[in-house]
Amino acid sequence: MSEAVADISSVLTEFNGRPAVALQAPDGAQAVLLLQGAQLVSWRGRDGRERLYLSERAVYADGQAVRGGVPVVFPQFERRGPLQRHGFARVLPWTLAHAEVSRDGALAVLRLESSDTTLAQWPHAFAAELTVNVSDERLDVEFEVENTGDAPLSFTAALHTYVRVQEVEETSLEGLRGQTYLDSLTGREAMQGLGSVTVDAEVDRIYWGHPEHDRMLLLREPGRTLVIEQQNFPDTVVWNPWAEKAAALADLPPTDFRRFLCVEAAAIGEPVQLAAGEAWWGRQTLRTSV
Ligand code: TA6
Repeated sequence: MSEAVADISSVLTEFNGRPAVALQAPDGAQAVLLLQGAQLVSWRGRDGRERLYLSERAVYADGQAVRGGVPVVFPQFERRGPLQRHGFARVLPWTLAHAEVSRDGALAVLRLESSDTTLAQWPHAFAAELTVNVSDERLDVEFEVENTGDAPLSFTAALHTYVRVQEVEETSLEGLRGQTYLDSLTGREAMQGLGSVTVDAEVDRIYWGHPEHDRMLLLREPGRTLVIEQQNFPDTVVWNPWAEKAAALADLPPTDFRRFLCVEAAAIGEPVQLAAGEAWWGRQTLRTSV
């Protein structure tokens, strides 16, 4: 199949009453993104099985964060700065800049530029792009930020991916053995033990990495494994609220903490520094493995 640029209007759709982009690869793989926050809310492989968790109680309204999928955290992770938790990018409307279908899959580029709204909160000129490519059993999410101003800027960021699982207690995450992490629940720095990460209680950790070392993780469940790779994102956040915190989240059914594990590609420990005119990118790739 020759490369083709899709008619942008043909991929625009609605999802729960909100403007969205629907991607369909020639092999049947699919993805849906909300324009608000450039938030992926669905990824299905060729077999039609949903790979991302999205809460049935998610709220779809201007300025409201949607529980599930892949929220884009920018320019501030968590409350590590003066901005609202996890920054403003996930609650602002992005625009669809480009869409394309080729034998390599279906791709969309969504864009967010600094505006009066962002400048009032964060005094930096920037252009951010989220590029999503879906094909076969693979999802690539690339986040790029350019400093379009004339002064340096720095930020923290994450792709806050909610991976759908059948039962979180029966999953294990491999690839973080022996890595230093911050336990965000206690504030303590700790060293991971010898085994893989398993979840049978609340977990909220930032595994520190090295900017030059890409990371590959395996999320194992009975009968299936998801390969999670990250490039240029040094850190990895692992989060599950467990029962008590989940019960306090109005937009999450109380037992749904069992249905997901957040595995987030992140740049937190060393904020990304960009001189005027410089750009940075980071990528998370999810692949179903047999
Ligand atoms: O990335 C982990 C985390 O920062 C947790 O501490 C947790 O509260 C979560 O994100 C969800 O944040 P949100 O603002 O979407 O409820």
